[in-house]
Amino acid sequence: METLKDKIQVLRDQFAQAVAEVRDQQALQELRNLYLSRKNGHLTRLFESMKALDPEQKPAAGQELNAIKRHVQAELDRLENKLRAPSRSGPDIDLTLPGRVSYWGSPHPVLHIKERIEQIFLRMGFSIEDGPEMETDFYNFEALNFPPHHPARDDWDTLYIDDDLLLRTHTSPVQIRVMEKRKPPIRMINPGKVFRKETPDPTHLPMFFQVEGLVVDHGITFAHLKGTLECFLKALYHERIKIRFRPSFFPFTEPSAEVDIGCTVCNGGGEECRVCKGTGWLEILGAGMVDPQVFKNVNIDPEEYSGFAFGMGIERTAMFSLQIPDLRYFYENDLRFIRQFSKK
Ligand code: 2U9
Repeated sequence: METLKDKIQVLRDQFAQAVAEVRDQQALQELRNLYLSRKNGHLTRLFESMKALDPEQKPAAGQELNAIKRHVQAELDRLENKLRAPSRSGPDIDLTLPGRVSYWGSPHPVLHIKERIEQIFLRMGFSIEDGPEMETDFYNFEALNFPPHHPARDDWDTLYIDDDLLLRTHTSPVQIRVMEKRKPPIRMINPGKVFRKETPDPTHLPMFFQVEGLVVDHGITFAHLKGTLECFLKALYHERIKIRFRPSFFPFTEPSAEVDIGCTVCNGGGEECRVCKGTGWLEILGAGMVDPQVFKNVNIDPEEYSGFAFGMGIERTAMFSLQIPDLRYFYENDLRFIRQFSKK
């Protein structure tokens, strides 16, 4: 009959073999459970079988069982330490895992176009100015010659904070603030966020970026406006870009114009072009000669000085340059969208 001693020896051999096969923590835990689990572990069962022994056999059996238990525990602890420590035979890495792709950071397309616009105007001697995003009715509307009941002042278009404070609907208040503080000559652009009460759709956003500009000096004419904007658009697109000026109206400029460029996608040839809708032209800028009343509002004498101003939406410009069909993509923060414009 197999004695307890024999059983212990068999267990010792089996354990030694199992230990040699352990490669990771999970296998180690399984082995620990197999031998030491309080419910069904091999050693637990051997301790239980002691109950059937004669009383005089129990002390010796107890000693032998405790010895193998100590051996099993010590071996498992030694294995655990070995598995935790970095392997000495080489780097502790799994070469079969797929590599981690690292992406080059890239500027958001809106900021990228904003910086390109800034560079072009800096080269032409313009300064870059900014101002508050929260404005008073005076700076956003009154100083810019908006009549009291102009529709733009309506709650439907403007995000009001209280009766007098609002989120600026254009960056024009910055020009007013600069003209209040500084005497001409002024040559400035002012890029920044503007806010309008719009439900987002492919062509509208409640927040977008504008770049506006202003030149004030002695003898500034519409020819300066045309020359400056032509130079700017040729630098932003290319030398042969087609440009046209159409009459328009803004409360703060007189005369005023919309500036179009030949469609950058179909170059005027595509009747079914989705970007210009078959017209061959893209409306890119608004501009005009600063209304004399606006100069009076900031104590600049319109008899002595004249000036021109212009404005453009950056997302709209980026849409044409990069052929993006929906303005909302810019602010969904989907990296798959942004990475399309990465340089790498
Ligand atoms: C002052 C005087 C005049 C700024 C101008 C425009 C024309 C214009 C729009 C383009 C698309 C805004 O982003 S948009 O919706 N802007 O058409 N902006 S002239 O004229 C000024 C500004 C300040 C003191």
